[in-house]
Amino acid sequence: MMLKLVIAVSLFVSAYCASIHNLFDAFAGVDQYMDITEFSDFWFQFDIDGDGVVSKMEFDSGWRQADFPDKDHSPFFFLEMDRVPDEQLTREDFQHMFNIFESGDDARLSYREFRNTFDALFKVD
Ligand SMILES: [Ca+2]
Ligand SMILES: [Ca+2]
Ligand SMILES: [Ca+2]
Repeated sequence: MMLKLVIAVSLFVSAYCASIHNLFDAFAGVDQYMDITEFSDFWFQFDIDGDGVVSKMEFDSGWRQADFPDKDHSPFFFLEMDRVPDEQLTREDFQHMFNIFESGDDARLSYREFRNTFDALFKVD
């Protein structure tokens, strides 16, 4: 019984990691690092109508579609991302977010950097 539970949980965790990792790889490209453009494109995948702005509604449905964690809290995560506060996400917000995600001053994001900040920012506490 306990073993079943452990297997179920670890399957769930690995599926969750795979989704974010796969997405990261898809946008990072062959060098496996994200620059600011690739990082912005990652978030612009939520820009369904392609107007260069990720609205609250687009963010919410994008978060669900990408199967990111804590879906009920995506409105809070939106606020977390809206660094130039105007109720919409644009390149300016992504530039600020990139600086938060990025460390090592090499102007590029490894998966580890990405994941550490992602998990720290987008969690419910
Ligand atoms: Ca849009
Ligand atoms: Ca904004
Ligand atoms: Ca870096």
